[in-house]
Amino acid sequence: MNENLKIAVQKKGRLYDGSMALLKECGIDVSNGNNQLRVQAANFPLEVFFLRDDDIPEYVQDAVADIGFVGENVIAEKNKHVSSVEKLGFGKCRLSIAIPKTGAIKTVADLNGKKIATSYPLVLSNYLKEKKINATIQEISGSVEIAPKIGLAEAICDLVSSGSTLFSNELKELETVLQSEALLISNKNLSAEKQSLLEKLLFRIKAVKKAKNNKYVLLNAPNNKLDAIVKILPGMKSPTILPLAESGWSSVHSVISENDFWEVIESLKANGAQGILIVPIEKMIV
Ligand code: PRT
Ligand code: ZN
Repeated sequence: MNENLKIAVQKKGRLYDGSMALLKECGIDVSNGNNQLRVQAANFPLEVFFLRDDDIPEYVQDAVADIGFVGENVIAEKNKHVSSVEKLGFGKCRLSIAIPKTGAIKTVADLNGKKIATSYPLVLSNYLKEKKINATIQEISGSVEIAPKIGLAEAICDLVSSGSTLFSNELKELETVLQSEALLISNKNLSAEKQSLLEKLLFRIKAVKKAKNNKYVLLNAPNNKLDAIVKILPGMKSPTILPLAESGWSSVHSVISENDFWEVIESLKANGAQGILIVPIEKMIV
């Protein structure tokens, strides 16, 4: 039997664009033009279910969907039996405790005896237990940032990305409870056929992620500088060196990581590299 892998993605919200873009970069065509609940991918045995993000862990646990894209924050709070397969590099945020900019609370210890409003009661209570803080948790489902202003709680624990919501509500971060990004999760009992489809998808996801984290670099250098330049540029195996038409010069090609990009470029220049070109990589299979 030819099975379809069923994936749950957020129907609309902050993870929708990143989820659809990732599938597309993996070469999978999914159209959700009519705002449908369920769409069959055109060129991969994948059926996409569009759901609220909060429901995704449960649906994957119960095998309504085989896999899902969902925030680590939701996984931590929902506490369902699913496997965490791969971080996806989008939807980055942190769950933080925030307090009024001016007020009595200055340290985490000052939270003792206070009330904290949050939509993440489980994660927060584990955190408070670990820190031996005795505070009351007030669970609310939205607009957490207004809780101190309306007198519902003295502090909040909510997701932060740019920090502008906290800023405009005269709040500031006190402590990060959890770092989060979108995660690929899977049901723990996939059939062998679905497991192999998941591996095929995962192979593509890793190639896309790796490409995003690396750049292709081309440069020219005088031959007497090549030894120093090769040391700076390890490349996937080692850099490619091709002679230029002008004698005594070579063209060097390699891959550099986004993480130490500027340091590498600066030391390439300092070691005699000229005409440095940086090119994005579409896919990277290693
Ligand atoms: O309808 P559905 O339940 O599916 O959506 P939702 O409203 O629950 O979720 P949504 O779309 O807001 O967020 C989906 C996921 O995106 C979250 O579970 C996180 O994994 C991730 N994410 C990343 C964020 C943020 N960044 C984020 N900034 N989720 C929410 N926020 C909110 C935050 O709650 C606060 O209100 O944005 C505000 C703060 O943003 P800044 O930029 O002002 O700091
Ligand atoms: Zn939600």
